[in-house]
Order: sequence, then C-alpha cells, then structure tokens
Amino acid sequence: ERKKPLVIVTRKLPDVIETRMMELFDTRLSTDDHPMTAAELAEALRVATVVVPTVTDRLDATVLSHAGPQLKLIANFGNGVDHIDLKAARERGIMVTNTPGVLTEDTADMTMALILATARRLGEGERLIRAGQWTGWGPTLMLGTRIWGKRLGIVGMGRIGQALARRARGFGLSVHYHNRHRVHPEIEQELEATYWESLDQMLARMDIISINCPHTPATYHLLSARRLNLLRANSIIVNTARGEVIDENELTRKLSKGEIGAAGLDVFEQEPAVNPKLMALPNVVLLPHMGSATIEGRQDMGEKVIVNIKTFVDGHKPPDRVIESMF
Ligand code: 8YV
Repeated sequence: ERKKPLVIVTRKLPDVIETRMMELFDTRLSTDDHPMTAAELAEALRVATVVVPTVTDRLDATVLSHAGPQLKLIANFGNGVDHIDLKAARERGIMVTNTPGVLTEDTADMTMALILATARRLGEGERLIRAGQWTGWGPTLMLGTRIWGKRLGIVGMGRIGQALARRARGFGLSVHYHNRHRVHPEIEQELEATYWESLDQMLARMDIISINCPHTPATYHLLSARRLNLLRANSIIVNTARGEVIDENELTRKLSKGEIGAAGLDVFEQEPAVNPKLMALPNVVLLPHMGSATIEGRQDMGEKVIVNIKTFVDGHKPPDRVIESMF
C-alpha cells in the first residue's frame, strides 16, 4: 500500500472533520488550539505534503522559504487567501486551494446583522440594560435610523455581495454596487442593483456602505482617508471582509469626530488587536471575525478542505484551486 501523505492541520477543526481526515490521511492535528508561530509554521512546511492553514497563519515569503520539496498543497480552511503569499507559493510549485461558496449565506447574514445592529443601536441598548441604567421607556430613548428606503452601496459584488443584495431588498433598501466588472445583466436585474463605475461617486451618495471584496494589493486601503472623506456625515459603514480594505485609523478618527455616523466591524487591520479608540466609541459595533462562524458553515468548510486534499492525493486537480501549481 502506498504511504499516506502527511497532512498538518494548524488549528482545531470540527470533530467530524478531524475524524474523517484521520481516516483518509496521515493527519497531524493541532493539539493545543492556538495561532501557529512562524517557527511552528516553518516546521510544518518543512515536513508535510499538505498543510491546512487558517486566516491566523501568516504564510509570507520568508515562512514559505522553509517549505520542503515534498510540500505540494496548501489547502486553506477559509475563503480569503490574503495571509498566503501566492506568488511565493507558485514559485515553489505549491498549489493553493480555498473553500468558496459554503460561507456565502452566513457571511451575508452577519453583514445584514451588522447593518441592523448599527442602524438600530443594538449594542448600545444592550449595554444600557446590562449596566443597570435603563430607567424605563421614553419616546426619545435610543432612537436609531430607519433602514427601509435607504441606499446601500456594496463594495465588491461577488457571491457574498450578491447574497447581501438579496437580503437588503427584503429590508426595503435600494441596492447599489461598485465592482471591478459589472455583473451579468440578468443578475443585476434580478437584484435590482445599480452599478457605479466610480467608487467615489457611489460613496458620496450612499446611506450605508458594506465592504464585501477580498483583500488584495489592489484593495488595500481602498477606503482611504480621501475616500472616507466622501462619505456622508450620517452614513453607516460595515465590514465583514478584511480590515485592511479600510484605513482603520482614519475611520476611527472620523467616527470620533462625528464625520461618519456609525460602523459595524467584524474584521480589523491587526487582529486580534482592536484600536482602543474604536472600543471607546458607542456608535460602533465590534465582532471578533465571526462572519462565517456557524456550526454548519465550519463543517462545510472542512468538507471542502477534505475534497480538495483527497482529489489532489488521488492525482487529480482539486476543485478550488486559487493558483495552479507547476506540477
Ligand atoms: C474564516 C474568512 O473565519 O473565509 C474567510 O475568508 O475570513 C472566514 O470565513 C477564516 O478565514 C478561516 O480561516
């Protein structure tokens, strides 16, 4: 019998996924669930045929330079691959796969939840009660902003952006979007979405902005100081994509000065560090990167990872290739 390839998993995954992986491959699981250090990652890359990282594993060119010749596949547990230096991986002939599709609806739900939470001040209301400071109902207590009839601008109209658009229509929002390419006319029609070729022009006219694009060199600080200046003073901005897409310091400054109405953030530039100034602001809802965090979603992601590895081990091309290997 052929020797099973060594698969190293960097973090604790759902039990069913770990069990299945142990059956299928020579799997080394994470014994104590923590983000791997660069040294631990380097060691994993040195010995494994397949590594299964998550967003907390920074696989930059330096770390990847430790990869042994046997390393053939990085099967990422997650969709975003901005923590992996794809160019360095390609140069070393390492294939990279991700888990698209299975976290679309959950992430769109969380985005909608953040829109509602910021507009209707859910965090503030909760904190009021928990602080024992609720003295009773009042006609002007905790007034939020009505979202029905308002304009939502989606930055990045991929799977998640489109799933958000469907939800937003149900809440009576008009849907606008900016994307590198205009989506298919049929989809645009179905979503009743208005395309803005100019991001600047869209930003200046929206009530709510949602970030749903990946973090790439082209989208780093896409919402720069200059662009944040274009937002209306009472606008709401939510981000379930990647912290790096928004200039977080500038966003914090503008929120503090009342130049932006509110923000709902699931992702940050320096996770898990969150700017203390953001934490001090009442009009900000903060979540610890929970966008895709459902029991079902994590299981689906794990199954995707398994299919990618299994297909690869069987000598075929894995379905969710982010880059092609040279082999
Ligand atoms: C995960 C994500 O929580 O898929 C992504 O890009 O950000 C989330 O679904 C995380 O990345 C898993 O590695």
